[in-house]
Formats: sequence, structure tokens, C-alpha cells
Amino acid sequence: MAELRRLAVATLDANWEHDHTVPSRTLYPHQWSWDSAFIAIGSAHVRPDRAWRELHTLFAAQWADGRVPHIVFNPALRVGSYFPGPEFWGSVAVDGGPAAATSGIVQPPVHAQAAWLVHRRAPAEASREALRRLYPRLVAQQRYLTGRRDVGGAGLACIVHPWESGLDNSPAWDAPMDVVPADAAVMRAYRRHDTAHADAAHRPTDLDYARYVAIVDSYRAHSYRDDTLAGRHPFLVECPLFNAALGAAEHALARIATVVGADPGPHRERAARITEALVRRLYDPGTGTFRPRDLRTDRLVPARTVLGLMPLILPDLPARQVEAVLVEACSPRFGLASRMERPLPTHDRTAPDFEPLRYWRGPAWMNTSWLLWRGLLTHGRRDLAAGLRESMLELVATGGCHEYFHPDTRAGLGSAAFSWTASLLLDTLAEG
Ligand code: 2M8
Repeated sequence: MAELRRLAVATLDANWEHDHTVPSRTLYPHQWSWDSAFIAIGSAHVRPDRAWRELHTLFAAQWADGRVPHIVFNPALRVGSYFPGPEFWGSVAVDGGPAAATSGIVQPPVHAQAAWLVHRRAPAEASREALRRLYPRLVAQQRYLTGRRDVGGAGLACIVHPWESGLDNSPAWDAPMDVVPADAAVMRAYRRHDTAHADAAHRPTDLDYARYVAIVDSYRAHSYRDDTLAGRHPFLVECPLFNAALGAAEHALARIATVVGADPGPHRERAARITEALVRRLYDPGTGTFRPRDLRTDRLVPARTVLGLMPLILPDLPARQVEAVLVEACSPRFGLASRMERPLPTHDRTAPDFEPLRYWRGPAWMNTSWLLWRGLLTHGRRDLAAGLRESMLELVATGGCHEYFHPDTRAGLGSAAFSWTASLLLDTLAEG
């Protein structure tokens, strides 16, 4: 355990870049939104100053409308160090964009929960001050997502790009992506940076990338405006992970509000409304699963992925849905148990399109395991939480601080020194 801890701290230190941590020096050399939240959670155990710095730097790039961009670009890096880079997003030309070059899309709002966990780790005047600084920004982030992004009008936030889910090429996006017009040949005009640093067979395909580019092209052509998305935007989905994070953020904000002298009541009310909408919109009583809703067809997507287990992070998830998530998680599809044979995969192991090596289409990832682990603790399932924790430790003990892992052998895949694997390992170790 001491060895694992040392590896995690060394990984985070090596990825620290003056005011933020890069997810990976090779594959992702800028600052990413939900990575920074996960990184802050682990950094709090060893370098609390950096944990707060990480969050402050990210929120300094918040847009006037409240959106927190999914990438904040480091201007010191050479052109071409990541695709798609700042010139592709063109954020500096958009009204309401920050001074820093950023992307124009968002990622799951796990930041309020991160801020709360960082504070709880070592509550002191400095951390209360940090919470006072962040609180209005976190509130603005929620206002953006529950307001402009409620495209379906039913109380949930809609994602406008698979990258916004954080699980870029999850089989959950296959059905909505199939109808996005694109030609893989478009990619000849660009240079993918990821396949120069990772095995192309472990990454999204060129056709996936052509669609990613087409969706951004469409959003950017409308200056990243959200008011007319319905009817014109090619990808509009309500995601269970994203919206569970949205609800959990209101619970965290209620706690933060009591520390900073604000009223927690409205946060609790909003949290209850989000949980209610999540159950109403994304829970399918027929299969007992949560699945994303494609707003263009108004249907739940067919794939059963790890996204469907994420509503467990909501403390007010009704008992019926808690049980349903546990049944799904403990089924052969995901293999959760108090003694786990294999790590938690990101896709249904029994599905014909399960791919053990390809990114979010099967491999085990530390963040989705960590979210489920936190959810199990929230709902008092200590036996299953202990099993999952053991399996997460084994994963890193076998594969190192890799980005993701083979779901049978636990061999490390993707980047070899990945920040959120390191930081969430620190958090998992600390709760032993
Ligand atoms: C991956 O996504 C980026 C695009 O945002 C990429 O593939 O280049 C995802 O794993 C995402 O969840 C993560 O935040 C990002 C950086 O680690 O990499």
C-alpha cells in the first residue's frame, strides 16, 4: 500500500504544470474539466494547496453564461500538441468567452462534490475561504446546465457532444451517433494526435472522430449558443451520469452553502427535482435500468453501459431504483460483488459489442469505479463497497497508474501515467 501511495504521489507531481495538473503529459497536455475535479479530490490528501489551485484555475476560465469549458488550453504549448486544439474551437472569438483559449463544451459537473470533499478532508479557514470564492461560480455552472441546457424542458441537462459525457466512444452513443452525417475521409484534413501516442485499436475510430468534428462544427457555427439547439443540433442526449452528477452537485452545494453562510434550502429543492426527473426520464421499469434518452427520437438508447449505474451517487435515489441499480451492477454484465473476480467494466460484458481494449467500450476505468464505490458507501452497502475497493486497488497494483485497464487481465492501457487514476487511488486508499 505504501508503494502504491508513492507511485500515485509521484504521478501527480510529474503531471503538475504551474497552476493545474495535466491528465497525461503525452495524450492530454492541457487542463481538462472533470479530470481537475477528480485530481483535486486525491490531491487533497497530500497537497491541499494544489487541490484548491486546480479548481480555481479551472473556474477562472468559466464563460460569462456559466459554462465551465471541458478543456482550458495551455498557451505555452506548441500548435499541434493536441487535436482538436484552440484554433479548432475558436473560443476567443466568441462573445462571453474567457481570456484563456478553451473548448466550447462541458463535462460532467463533479466539481461541487470535489470542492466539498477537499474541504471536508481538512476544514480550516483557508478552505472556507476557497469555498467562498468557488461557491458563486459553482452556482453559475449549475444555473447554466439546468437552464440553457434543459433542451428537453423536463428538468434535466442535455449533452450536445459525446465528449461532454466523458465516456467519449461509449456504446451508449452508438445509436445517436449513427445518424450524425460524416465521412471518415474528412479526417485526412486533420492530424489526430491521440493515435501518435496510443494504439489506434484502443482509441475511437476515424469515423467517430469525423462525427466528433462535425458536431463541434455545427455548435461553433452557432457561436456555441444553446437557445435554438432543439431541432437543429445533431446530438442531443440526456445522460444518467451527467444528470446524477448534476443532482449530487446540488447536495454538495447545500453543504457548502451552510459553510459560506448561504441558504441550503434552494439547493436541496433543486436536488430533489433533478432526482425526480432522472427517475421519470431515464429509468426504464421494463428492464430495471437507467439509460440515456436521445432527444432527437425521444427514446432510451438500447446499450446497457456503466453509465446506468451512476445514479447511485444520489443520496435521495428512491429505494426501488437503488435496488434495481444493484441488481444490474451485481449481474454478470458488471460483476460487482463483495469479492470481485474481475474489475468493473465500462460496458456490459455479455454484450456482443463489448471490446476489452477499446477505450470506453469495455475496459475498466478508475473514475467510474470510484463513483460507484462512493454511491455504495452513500447507500450503506459496505460489503459491496469493500469488494469494489479491493478490486480498484488490485487494478492499480497490477497495471500501475494507467489511464484504463484490460477488464480481464488488468493490464494497463492508454497513458502510463494518468492523473485521475493516481488521485482517486489516493482517495480510495484513505478510506480503508
Ligand atoms: C478523454 O477525452 C478527450 C476529449 O475530451 C480525448 O479523447 O482526447 C476522455 O477520457 C475524457 O473523459 C477525459 O476527460 C479526457 C482527458 O483525460 O480524455
